[in-house]
Amino acid sequence: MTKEKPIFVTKPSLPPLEDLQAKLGTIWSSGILTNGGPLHEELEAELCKYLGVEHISLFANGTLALLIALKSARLTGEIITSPFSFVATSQAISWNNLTPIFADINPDTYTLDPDSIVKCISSRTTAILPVHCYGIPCEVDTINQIAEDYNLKVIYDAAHAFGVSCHCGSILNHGDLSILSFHATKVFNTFEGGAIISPDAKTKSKIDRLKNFGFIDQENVASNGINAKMSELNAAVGLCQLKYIDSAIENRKTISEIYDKHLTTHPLIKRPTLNDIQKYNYSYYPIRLVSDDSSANLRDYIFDQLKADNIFCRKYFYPLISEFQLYKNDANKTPYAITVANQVLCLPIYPELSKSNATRIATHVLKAIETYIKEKI
Ligand code: T4K
Repeated sequence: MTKEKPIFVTKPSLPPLEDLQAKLGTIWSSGILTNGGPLHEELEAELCKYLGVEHISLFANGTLALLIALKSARLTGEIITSPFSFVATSQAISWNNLTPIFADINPDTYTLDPDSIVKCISSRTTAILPVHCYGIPCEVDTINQIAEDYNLKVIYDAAHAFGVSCHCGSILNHGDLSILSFHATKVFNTFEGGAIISPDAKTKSKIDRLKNFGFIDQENVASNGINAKMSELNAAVGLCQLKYIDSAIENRKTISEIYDKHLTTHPLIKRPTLNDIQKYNYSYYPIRLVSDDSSANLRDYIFDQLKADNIFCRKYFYPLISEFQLYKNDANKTPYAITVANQVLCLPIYPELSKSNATRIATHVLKAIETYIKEKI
C-alpha cells in the first residue's frame, strides 16, 4: 500500500511569487539591500497598523529581538521565566549573563502561574519573562500588578502571538516590551525575522540603536550594539505576506474547528482554556493526552502511531527547558509544567492543510487512543 504524502506540524504560507517579484524589482532598482531601507520602513508602518501597536522595530529573527529586549532593560541577576517554551526564551536570558529561574505554569493555559512567579521572587530578581505560549495570553493584569509590587520589569516572549488580542486590545501592548518571531514556522513569516514592540518612541530609538551596532549617527556609537537588522529581502516578503494574513488565519481557524469537533469531547483529550481572547491566531493546535498517570506513555504512543502514517506532529515543548543539562538544577520545581510537557502533542495546523486531512488526522488520533486503551487492558 502506498503511503500518504507526509504532513508536517506546519507548512509556511507563501504569497504569490509575482507579488514578491514586483517587490524585488524595487530593491534591484534602488540598490538598497539593508540598513533600514524603504521596505523595512514600510513594513514597520504596516505592522503597526495591522497589530494595533505604536512602535515596532524589525529584527533578523525573534531570538535576536529577545536578546536585545533583555539587553535594553539593563537587567542583572535573576529573571523569572517559563520552562514550557522553546529553548531560545532561556538562551536569551543566559546569553545576557542573567540566570533564568523557572516558575510553574497553569496546566489549563500553559502560561506562567502568577502564584508561582511570586514564590520565585528573590532579592536578585529584576524581571519576569513570560511566554504567551501558542498565542494564549498570559494573565497580563496580575503579572503587571506583581511587577509593580516588586519593582520588576516585564518582557513578554510573544513569539507565537502575532495578531492576538485580549480584553484591552493587542496582547503586544502589555509589559515593558514584547517580542515577536516571524520564523518560517510562525503564523506570519518573513522566512526569518522578528520584532520588538516598544511602549514609546524613546525606547524604540534605543532598541533601533542596539540592533545597529549602537550607532547614534555615522560618527558616534552610544553603546555596545550588535547587528540584528532585518534585510530588505525579508521586509519584502513580509509586505507580501501581510496582504493574505487574514485569510491565512481564517483557514487555520477552520482546521482548528474540525479538530475541536472531533476531539474535544474525548475524556482523555484536554484542550487549553482560551480565556481572555478577543482575537486568536490559531498558531498551534496543542492537545494534552491525559491518562491515569502523568507519564508520557499515551502521548508518545499517539505520536508514534501518527508518524507511522506519515503524520508528523510535534511534542512542543518537551523536554522542558529546565530539563536541558544547561539549566538543570534541583531548585527547578515545576510539577504542572512536567506533566503538561509529558502529555502535550501539537497536531498539524496551517492554512493549506485540507479539511479532509484534518478530519483524517483527528480520526487517527481517536483510533490510536482506542488501540492504546485495548492494548493496556
Ligand atoms: N520564543 C519562542 C516561544 C519560540 O517558539 C521561538 C521559536 C523563539 C522565541 C525564537 O524565535 P526565532 O529566533 O526562531 O525567530 C521551530 C522554529 O525554528 C522556531 O522558530 C520556533 N520557535 C520553534 C517552536 O519551532 P523546530 O526545530 O521545531 O523547526 P523545524 O525545522 O523542525 O520545523 C518544523 C516543521 O515545519 C518541519 O517539520 C517542516 C516545517 N517547515 C519548517 C521550516 C523551517 C517547513 O515546511 N519549512 C521550513 O522552512 O523549531
